[in-house]
Amino acid sequence: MKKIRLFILAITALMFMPDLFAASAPAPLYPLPNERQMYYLHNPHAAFIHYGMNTYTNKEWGTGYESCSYFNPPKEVNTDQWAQVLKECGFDRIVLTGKHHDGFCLWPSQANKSKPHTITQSPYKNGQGDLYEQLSQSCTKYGIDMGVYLSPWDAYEENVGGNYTSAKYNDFYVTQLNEVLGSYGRYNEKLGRRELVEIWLDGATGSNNPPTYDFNRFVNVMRQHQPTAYIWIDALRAFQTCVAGDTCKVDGAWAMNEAGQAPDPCWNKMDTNGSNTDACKNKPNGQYFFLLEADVSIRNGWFYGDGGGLKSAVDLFKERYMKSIGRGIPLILNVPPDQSGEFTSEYIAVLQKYKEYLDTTFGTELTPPSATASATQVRGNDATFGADKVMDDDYDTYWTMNDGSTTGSVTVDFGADIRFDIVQFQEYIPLGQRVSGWKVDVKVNGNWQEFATGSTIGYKRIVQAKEVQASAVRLTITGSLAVPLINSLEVFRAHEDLIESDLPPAAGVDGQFVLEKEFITAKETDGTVSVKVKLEDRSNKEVQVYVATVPGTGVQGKVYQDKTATLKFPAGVNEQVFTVDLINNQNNEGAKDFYIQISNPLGGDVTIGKNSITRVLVEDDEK
Ligand code: FUL
Repeated sequence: MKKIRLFILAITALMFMPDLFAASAPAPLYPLPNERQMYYLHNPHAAFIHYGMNTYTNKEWGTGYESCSYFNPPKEVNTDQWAQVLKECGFDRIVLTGKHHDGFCLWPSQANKSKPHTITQSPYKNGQGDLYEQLSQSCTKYGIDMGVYLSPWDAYEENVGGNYTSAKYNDFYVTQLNEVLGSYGRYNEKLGRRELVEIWLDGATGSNNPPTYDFNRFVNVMRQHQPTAYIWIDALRAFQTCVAGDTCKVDGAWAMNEAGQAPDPCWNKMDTNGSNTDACKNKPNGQYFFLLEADVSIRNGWFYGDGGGLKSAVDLFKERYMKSIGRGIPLILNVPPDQSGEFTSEYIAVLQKYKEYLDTTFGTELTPPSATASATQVRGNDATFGADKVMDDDYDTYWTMNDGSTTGSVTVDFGADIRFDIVQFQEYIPLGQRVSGWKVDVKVNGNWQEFATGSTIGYKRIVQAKEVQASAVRLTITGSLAVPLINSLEVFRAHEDLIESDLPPAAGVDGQFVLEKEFITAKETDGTVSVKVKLEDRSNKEVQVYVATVPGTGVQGKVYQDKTATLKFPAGVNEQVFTVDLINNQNNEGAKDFYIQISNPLGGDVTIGKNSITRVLVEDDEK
């Protein structure tokens, strides 16, 4: 008896200690992203600004022999316009080329005291200019992050300045780093200092033998001044800063193209055993987490020259955004100012349209609050890891399964049909990038059909396909390096300009007019032929539609009597009949056809559906 009582006591105690049954989170799968990489992933829309000596010499790569007098903007360089336009167009950061390969500095550098080659030696503001200072103020004013591009390759020092032996150059470059990183950036109130969020060290080295850059030293200086800055150096060089068994000091690497596109599959892991840049990153089992960054220019060339080739907003959305951010990595889009020091109105118009596309596409959450989620398996049957975690707005919650499960699916049931052409889902990568295969299905008229398949997910995957009208979406993980962690599954409908669809136009708020049939037959002796005009999904508003006959092989006056009408649909009326008189002629002419068409819906937000025309085939009784 005593034993039984003890047993009951123990069970009751366990019931009131639910935590005892809670499953623990999956173990991390190394390597893991750091805070700087996660910050970039959460704010992935970067703008590059290539501006400097080349803007005035119409070159992409200067030689260093250019006279400082060439840098002569006609008025104050409008960094406020840069920051304002880019902020308003949805960009998170601006990275300005303070020094490109030609070596001309947009800040008053003192690094080469005897032979300076900077904005101070130019006519701009009578030698009082400092564009990193101006940009720091503009970024602070408009609330946009700032980064710097400081080319290690310095053609001026190589050809004229004299600091191009390894020992001299490393000291010279460190002086420049100290100047820039210690002074500029957007003011961050929390940190109580100016902050730079990105430091970009380009990989180009020119044709001659470059000095041996001391990247370890450079990176230490960077971290000392700007511990929160994301450091980008091309992969091979970044290697030099990787310490076995530790993390690399560098955060980002090249996506292997300058088209603004991530590779697919896209693994943000680098394998330092590789012998060249292609071989050493984008590997599922790489030992260091390196975030790839997709760079591209809005026009041909990086500087504003006469190359033209401005990309369209559709191109930016479909070919750049969807293939970079849509494949889980940040996008850095270059927007070069012209010789007046401003963005042209043509460039601004493209950026504004692009922003409109992004807003109208991703601005509306389509999943209704009443939607439900389910999964093939839930880790330890613990609600903490339940399927509904893909629907909440909390980045740190996710659906997952038991250790060892590397395949499985999660479904969101909308409870009603929704029209969408974009599915977006995220892997919870703070615990490591894992997924190597996925498939998305949608439920159309009660049947599952494939929407898209792919390999990696990473931070975020966005896939666009032909528009569907579906009641549920299902993400199936078909392969993963360890148990997968999925923290969101959402659907969107792209801006009309970007959609591919075979579906009828979506109904307006006040309804959608359709004709009941696409094809009907009649005999010429029937006297009349009728077709129903229906108003679907209507509101209480009175609306109207224009209906008319249209000739085919049969014409009015011979086969039918021409007729037009404006049909009114007062509240409560959902259909009307349109009747056409047929002509019983004596000709032996064979079957003839004509059409009845609806158009011009009026009276509210009312549209014409897919079936807007009925073909009427009139059989001939003389035959
Ligand atoms: C390249 C450079 O050589 C280009 O001029 C440009 O700065 C681009 C972003 O990186 O490698």
